Amino acid sequence: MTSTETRYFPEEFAARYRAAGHWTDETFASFLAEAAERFGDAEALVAQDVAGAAVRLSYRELDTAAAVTAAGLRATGIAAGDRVVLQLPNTAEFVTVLFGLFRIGAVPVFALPAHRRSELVHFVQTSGAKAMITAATINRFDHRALAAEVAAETGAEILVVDDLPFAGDVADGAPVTVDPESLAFLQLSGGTTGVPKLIPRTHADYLYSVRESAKICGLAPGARFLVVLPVAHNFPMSSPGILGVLWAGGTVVLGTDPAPSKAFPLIEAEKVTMTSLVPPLAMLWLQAVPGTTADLGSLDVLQVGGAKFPPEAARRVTPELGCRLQQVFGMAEGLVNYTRDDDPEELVLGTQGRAISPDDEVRVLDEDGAPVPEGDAGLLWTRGPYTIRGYLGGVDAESFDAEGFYRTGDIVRRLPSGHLVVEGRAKDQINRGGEKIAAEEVENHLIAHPLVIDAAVVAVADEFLGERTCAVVLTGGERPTVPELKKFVRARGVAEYKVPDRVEFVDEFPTTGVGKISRRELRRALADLVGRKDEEKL
Ligand code: OOB
Repeated sequence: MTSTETRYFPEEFAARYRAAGHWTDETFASFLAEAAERFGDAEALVAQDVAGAAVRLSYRELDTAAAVTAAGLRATGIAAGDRVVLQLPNTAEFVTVLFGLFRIGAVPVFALPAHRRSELVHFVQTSGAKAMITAATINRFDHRALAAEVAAETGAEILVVDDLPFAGDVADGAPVTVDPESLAFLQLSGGTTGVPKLIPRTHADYLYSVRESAKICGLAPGARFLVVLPVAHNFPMSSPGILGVLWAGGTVVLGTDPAPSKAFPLIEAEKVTMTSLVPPLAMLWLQAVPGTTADLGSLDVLQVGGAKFPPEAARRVTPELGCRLQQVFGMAEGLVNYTRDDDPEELVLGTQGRAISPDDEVRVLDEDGAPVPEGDAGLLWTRGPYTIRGYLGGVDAESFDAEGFYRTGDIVRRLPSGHLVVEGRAKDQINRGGEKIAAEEVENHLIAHPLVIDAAVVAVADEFLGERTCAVVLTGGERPTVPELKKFVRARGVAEYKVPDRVEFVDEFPTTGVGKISRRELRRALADLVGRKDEEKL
């Protein structure tokens, strides 16, 4: 460790987290090799590869596959410290490439399969990535062609896993030694600004959250965890996700389709004990239970998180799916809350859980930064042993205060037990069934249209997704049609979930009559306008 290396936490706090035993010398470079020593022949991974062939690997076999992949990656010129954008579906290659990169000390940048040209170019450019690893097709979309566009714009090297077995000599794939407090990978923020921010997570901070999550969730050998959410997302990655399961000696089952028609038979066939869903999928599963012939009896726990799970739906989980519910309220920036196994029913159904660590500092404050009375709703600020102190490229004054607290933008109530109830949001983000959309990012794409003078993107209530997006678009005389505008946004190269669900045209935006209205006030006023319009129609 050198003094010139970037430190991600102030030394005073790092020392405290080390002394408390939260931060250890464990790193992701040697994570799998150590798991293989502990769990040897136990089944580690059940998945398909990108060609659709069944893959079943023990810990030892997975470790060897990662070593071979590491050697192959190294042979392509990827070296320690290099950043590599990873865009892969829920296939075996995700795991072998991820651990292959970790072994050689490279730093993955986690893209989601839904991301398109503009997002991927941004990830490559802001992270300074040398390469991008993808699959030829994901969900029938041509990612080879997409990657070629990214390469043309950025110069990044493209590796398509279908072409490259990444085979090398196992001996060349031995784990390198890395500083546990150095950067392990970059996660993506849900975002509230024009472009998504990158989240630097270190080995020590992330592994602490992984180990504690595995313990809180009671994972042990014998746990069989199904992942149907995109595995690169923080929730299925580490809460406790694939990393928690592999740390505890369980089996990761990767599914490529969350639809009950695909997921239910997989639960039966693989005797899945636990899985994680976003609320719309949980509701879809609940709807599908009466019509299924699949035996879901092995399922012990369903985790739901990423967006608010309404208590009415939460109440249905145990009677209808026959398993326990665990609510998870987390964020890629750090803080993760879980309802616990021994929580009384009203907390499991009516709260989003409590923080992982006794050293998670949680503040619930009013707009002026003063604590609200216990139990009142306020803004959630947090600091702790696995919450970042800044985004990649510098501390963002809007997001972090002088003491290093992260402003989550969530509005919560804290109960005497420490459990949090998410009441709303004070950030300019739409939570579309767990997928986060920054209003400003979509507005920028809309404003690029020649007939659009200005645009504001707001959330509208949706029975299934919780929220959907509505773009309120200011035009002069001529207007594009709604399909034209959607097509325009899509052609700018953004993930499909960011394309506005609904478009409303207006000739003027509200003003205060005195001064200029802020973007935030504008969005609020327009959200009210759209809401009123909907009520009038009812
Ligand atoms: C998870 O991570 P992100 O980074 O995609 O999104 C974080 C945001 C939170 O700030 C909050 O606004 C919202 O998503 N959120 C929830 C929630 N879980 C996340 N809002 C209400 N209820 C919940 N249960 O979404 C994430 C990361 C790790 C574990 C779980 C979720």
